[in-house]
Amino acid sequence: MDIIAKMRDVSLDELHPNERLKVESHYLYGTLEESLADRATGAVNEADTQLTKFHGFYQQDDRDVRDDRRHRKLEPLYSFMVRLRLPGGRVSPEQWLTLDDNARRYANGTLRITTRQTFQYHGVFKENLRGHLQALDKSMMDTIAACGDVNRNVICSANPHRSPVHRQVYDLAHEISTRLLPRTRAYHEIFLGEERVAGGSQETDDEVEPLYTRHYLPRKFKVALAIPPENDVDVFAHDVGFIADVQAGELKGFNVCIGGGMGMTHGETATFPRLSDIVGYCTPDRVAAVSEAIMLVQRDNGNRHDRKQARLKYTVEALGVEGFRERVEEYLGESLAPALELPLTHNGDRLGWYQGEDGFWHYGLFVQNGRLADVDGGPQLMTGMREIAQAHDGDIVLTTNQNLIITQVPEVRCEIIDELLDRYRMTVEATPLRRHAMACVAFPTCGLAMAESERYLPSLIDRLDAIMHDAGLDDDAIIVRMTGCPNGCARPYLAEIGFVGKTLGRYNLYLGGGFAGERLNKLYRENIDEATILKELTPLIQRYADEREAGEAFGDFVVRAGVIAPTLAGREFHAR
Ligand code: SRM
Ligand code: SF4
Repeated sequence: MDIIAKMRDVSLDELHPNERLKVESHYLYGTLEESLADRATGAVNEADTQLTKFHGFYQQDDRDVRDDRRHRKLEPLYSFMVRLRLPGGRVSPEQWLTLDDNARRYANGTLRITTRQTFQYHGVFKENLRGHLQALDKSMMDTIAACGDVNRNVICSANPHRSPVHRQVYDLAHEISTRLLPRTRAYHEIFLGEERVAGGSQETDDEVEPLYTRHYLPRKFKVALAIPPENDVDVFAHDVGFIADVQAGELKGFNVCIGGGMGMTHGETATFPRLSDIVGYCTPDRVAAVSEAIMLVQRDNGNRHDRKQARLKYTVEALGVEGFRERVEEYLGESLAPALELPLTHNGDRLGWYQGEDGFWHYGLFVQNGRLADVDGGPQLMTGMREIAQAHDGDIVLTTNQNLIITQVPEVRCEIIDELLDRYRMTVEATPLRRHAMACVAFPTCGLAMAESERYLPSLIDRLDAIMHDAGLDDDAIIVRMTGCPNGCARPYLAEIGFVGKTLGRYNLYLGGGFAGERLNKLYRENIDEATILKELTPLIQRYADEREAGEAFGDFVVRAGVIAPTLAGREFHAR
């Protein structure tokens, strides 16, 4: 049924309050103009805090100083996290220089590479928002739909310059992003100062938002494209995944996957991470249309009462995989072809120098937890990358594991890049364990954090490195991921060892994820501190060193050895 017709039968009062907010915002304008003009507070009004997300930024406050400011009767130290839309994660050196300049001019001087292949700024004050977005716009970048109940940044296997197939898949990520972009002019008019062309509340869905309507989606929606055998994007973790079928260097098509997602709530077993199901196959020219059809099925069938049940993964659970696929085929007007066997062997990034098919060189730079900053007496990643962008003609590409790639370097210029990497101490000595680790942002900016993550994982890795060393595993990789709460922003339920924050200094420990991102992990110990984490993991890592079979990954070992039961379906995630 057409969504508007469906919504006419249901009063907005019966739905989650965010549904009214979207409808009454008149295509995301809300009262943002007034909120931005109000200099009496660093915040925007409450309804507008939801709307800013659709435009790519989030109101936050510095949690390190929250209590102190409360005692001093000051309002929280409000600022905004600003996230870019950057399908496939590629920027030119000129764009890098804008990104760098904006970080210093409008934000806290750092850039954060996210797990969805884009940048976040932290600490952007309200009065700096317009200047920041306008400077991005001048460099052909935007933040539209980077957050909110819309299609988010589309991610794909990193580096379009690695091979012609990588380039084609990157182009498809752009095509999906463009096709599923909200059409409202609110961003351009409110933040970029473009002239208002039509009459807001009088406009119709067909004129303004033919795909989203004034209801937008029930919840966020995410698409990823992977090129086997690599699963760097964790293709099964997203609402929609496409796995490329490459034969003799030619892109033939994609397996289509639906229903992935990571987020859950502690203690609520009706919420769970879920890996997507492979439901069929399509040719490259149908990828954007298939993405749109899946999004529309979710738009019209997703739960708009309970936001904790509103992601596509729960719609798939409610309709059944077959039921969902049939609806997609109806919207699409054609059937999906049968899926193929397309094995994925590992996730993680290619780091260091490697050569592309066209002979150019690419350097994968490990960036601990994605944070680019100048550290006193330590790595100068902001300055170093600025110098590289000034000295280099090729693109810089982000990965979904929070790293970056300096691409298209002619052989004769590799030495210059090496010299800059050294001069600014950008290449830290890191074990395979550290290189595969990821942490979400958490404190001090994330309002949902229950425990530290980005600021804590590096020191925990120091201790885990020592255990790996004692077990003779210096050269081995185990995928470790940490998040400060169960929302799953660093995709921790796919890790071989996952830590999920419970409260300050305490984490749930999950074990048994697959090395290729093909199996969820399971809860092993609950609410434990660092001493207990180390006590639990030391004998397990030693056992792994002693008893593993040739080539066996840690996640597979703990399952085979009976340490933890495998999670074979998301809905069984909480079963012991
Ligand atoms: Fe996330 C909310 C950071 C990737 C699942 N995420 C948040 C917010 C905006 C907190 C909030 O709502 O107030 C975090 C901002 C922290 C800060 O201070 O910067 C935040 N998420 C991030 C990033 C920056 C983590 C990182 O360290 O890189 C990632 C930005 C991605 C991007 O560029 O678009 C990020 N978030 C993810 C992922 C991973 C992915 O998409 O591959 C997930 C799990 C996959 C999924 O969506 O299921 C994820 N974030 C969530 C959720 C739980 C959603 C759910 O279905 O339950 C929330 C909370 C929510 O939406 O209510 C959330
Ligand atoms: Fe914040 Fe939780 Fe996401 Fe970490 S996982 S960034 S703590 S919402």
